[in-house]
Amino acid sequence: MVETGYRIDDGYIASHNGARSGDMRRDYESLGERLHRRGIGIEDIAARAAALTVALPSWATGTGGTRFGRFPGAGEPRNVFEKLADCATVHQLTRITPRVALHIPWDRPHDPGELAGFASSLGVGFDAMNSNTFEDEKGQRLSYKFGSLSHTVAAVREQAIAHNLECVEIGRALGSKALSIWIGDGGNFPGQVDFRGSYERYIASLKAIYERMPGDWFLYIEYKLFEPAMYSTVLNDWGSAYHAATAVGPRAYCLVDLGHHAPNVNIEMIVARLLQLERLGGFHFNDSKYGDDDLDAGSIKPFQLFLIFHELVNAAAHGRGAGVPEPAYMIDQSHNVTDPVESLLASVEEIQRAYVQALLVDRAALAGCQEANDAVMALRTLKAAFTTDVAPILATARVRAGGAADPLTAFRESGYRARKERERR
Ligand SMILES: [Mn+2]
Repeated sequence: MVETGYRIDDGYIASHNGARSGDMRRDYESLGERLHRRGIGIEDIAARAAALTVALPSWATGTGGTRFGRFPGAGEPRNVFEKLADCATVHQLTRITPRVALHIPWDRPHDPGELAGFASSLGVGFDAMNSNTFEDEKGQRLSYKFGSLSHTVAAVREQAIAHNLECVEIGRALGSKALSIWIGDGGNFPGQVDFRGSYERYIASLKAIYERMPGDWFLYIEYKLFEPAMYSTVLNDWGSAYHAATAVGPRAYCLVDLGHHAPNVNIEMIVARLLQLERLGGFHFNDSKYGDDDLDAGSIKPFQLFLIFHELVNAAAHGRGAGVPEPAYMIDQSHNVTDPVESLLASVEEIQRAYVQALLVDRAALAGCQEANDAVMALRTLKAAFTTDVAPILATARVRAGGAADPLTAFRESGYRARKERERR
């Protein structure tokens, strides 16, 4: 039996909330009154805020580091069980992160049944399985130095396919329903990689994986314009991902990682396109100033995050085709200077905030502005939603679900990390 270790007491959360309940109620009522004047029912918005779910990546519970170094903090998880315990703590405080995405081989369980039982004892389940062919595992027969699913040598491609199928097998035992693939394949120098051949080999490898996945599983393919390959990557952009997904089959979808674009790319428009074409599988949320910075969601471009959710809410109003899944939301970030749990709490709050703000957009008014080509009022309509302080809705939705009014403060004051420092020597 695996030890859970210290957990935050629900009584502690209740007293944290109790100390804030008067202010919370007044703020919520006041916001409710103001939204009512705009024709919006606050209770409906609070219910939708509570229904949002975001998956946590197991790998974001530890300090990520950069290629220059890593400065881990004390009390960080040492294994997949401790990562799950930290994720469960984020869920306990926020109540909208009930699933964890695993990464193989980093999280490969000796006994998937034991891991599934442990997760359920913590009240969390499993999201997409993430494969890794961007580095060599200890003892691996063939190297991925020059690629994996698109490698020029068939035996390397077969090894990478087998690894992805192993991820599916583990995922089946855990109750996962999706495989996410990101490859580091590409070239550092002009001429190094044959663009056409490598893309064809990549798609053929995806098909080999897809054909052997269970019929109720989804395949998410994640593109990235550069890194670790600095000159060209095999799956560089959403157009290549869209074509690959359609070539592979109806359960293959594109995954948008916000950090995988060039600076200033209009990501919300990519989102709108993929939604319209019914191939948006989901997101990896994070934020960046320069490249794949993997900063906490909403820390640099909160307006962009809001505009992305605006497109998602728009698309939901249009409805989805038969069999098209709801986009899956996941955080994918790396922490170098912050406590990883605190950063996750901050990101979860920003994602939920952007979603709730997007729900407040007066869509009829916006459509009128668009018909009339009124650019100033169109932007003002969006800004009216974006500048609304929705914190009282977030806090109320969390508290009603058993979470904390202020998750970050509650976490800090609970002494969780200090307890983990003693447990995780
Ligand atoms: Mn990602």
